[in-house]
Amino acid sequence: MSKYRNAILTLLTEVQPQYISGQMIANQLDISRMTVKKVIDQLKTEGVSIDSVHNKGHRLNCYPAYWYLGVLEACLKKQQLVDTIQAFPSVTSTQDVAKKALVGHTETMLIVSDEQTGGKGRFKRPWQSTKGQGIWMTLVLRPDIPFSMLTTFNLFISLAICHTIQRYVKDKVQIKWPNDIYIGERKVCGFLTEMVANADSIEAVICGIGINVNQQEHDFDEDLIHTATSLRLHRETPVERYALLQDLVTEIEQRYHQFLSTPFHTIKQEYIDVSNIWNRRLRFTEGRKQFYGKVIEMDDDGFLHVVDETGNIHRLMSADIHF
Ligand code: BT5
Repeated sequence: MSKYRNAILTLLTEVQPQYISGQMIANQLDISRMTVKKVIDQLKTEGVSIDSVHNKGHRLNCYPAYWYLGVLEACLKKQQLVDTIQAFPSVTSTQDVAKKALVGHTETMLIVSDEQTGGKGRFKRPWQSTKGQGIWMTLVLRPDIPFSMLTTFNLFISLAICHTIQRYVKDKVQIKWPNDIYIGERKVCGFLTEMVANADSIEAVICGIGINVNQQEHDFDEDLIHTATSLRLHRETPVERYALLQDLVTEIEQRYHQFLSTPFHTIKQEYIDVSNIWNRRLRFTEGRKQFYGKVIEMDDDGFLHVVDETGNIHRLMSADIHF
């Protein structure tokens, strides 16, 4: 029975907000009406809001609170960024799931989980991923590009994330180079890009994205209360995660094509305009090195030129920046 869950949810999502009769679902999936009823009853007991009306059929009233593959597949039907989607209630990290899943396969993938028990940032720093309140996802992409091109991948992707989040909040959303998204002085999203490669080509780019969506302040761990924010904290109403994910995947798909076909300098000004690192004194950490400085330029390869307090110029490809 469980194998029909996804298919039934896909049909319900596709016709939403209309009703679809049990008979029609049964015909389309070549199963009995009794099976349809059993699956729908089970989904209702799990908390999926489905309205069933005599002579009309069934209707998905709203998107479920948690990820369901059948709903995701209907929502993301038009995208061509990934071949397959996987959805989990809980994993240690979607990056780990992706790294295991890509071995021996060539397809592109999207992996989402409602919760991560061991979410990671860069340098294995912990990433808080509260259940059902954020988007915790990994994309496995397979660009046929030279290694050197990958340095600007993050910059294109960050524009996609920044513009998507901006559609949901009025306050200004900005990119903190190289891979954070901020609203005001607080971090709303972090992402990281890893790579699997052989001697001469890239096998996969593994891009992990974490977006705080519906957390209230008390949902954040104590060490994040003054540094993290969510979309919800800048809106009157909660955000529908399925809709947000759909918008995000659409934006990323467009930016990914742009990344593959256009050099970074064509979007450099757009990037600079939404960055929050200009005209301020910043603390930079690069490995064990630390210095204070100001950004003076971003070059056509996306590197930052920074002048430190002794007048030395640094050309940075990546670094931790502290305000
Ligand atoms: C990042 O690292 O910002 C990249 C985060 C990537 C998370 C995604 S979620 C899906 C996928 N699966 C994973 O396991 N990871 C990816 P970094 O720049 O190193 O920032 C990490 C720092 O951000 C931590 O040391 C905390 O200070 C802070 N932090 C942790 N959780 C946070 C949250 N939910 N919101 C805001 N800041 C957070």
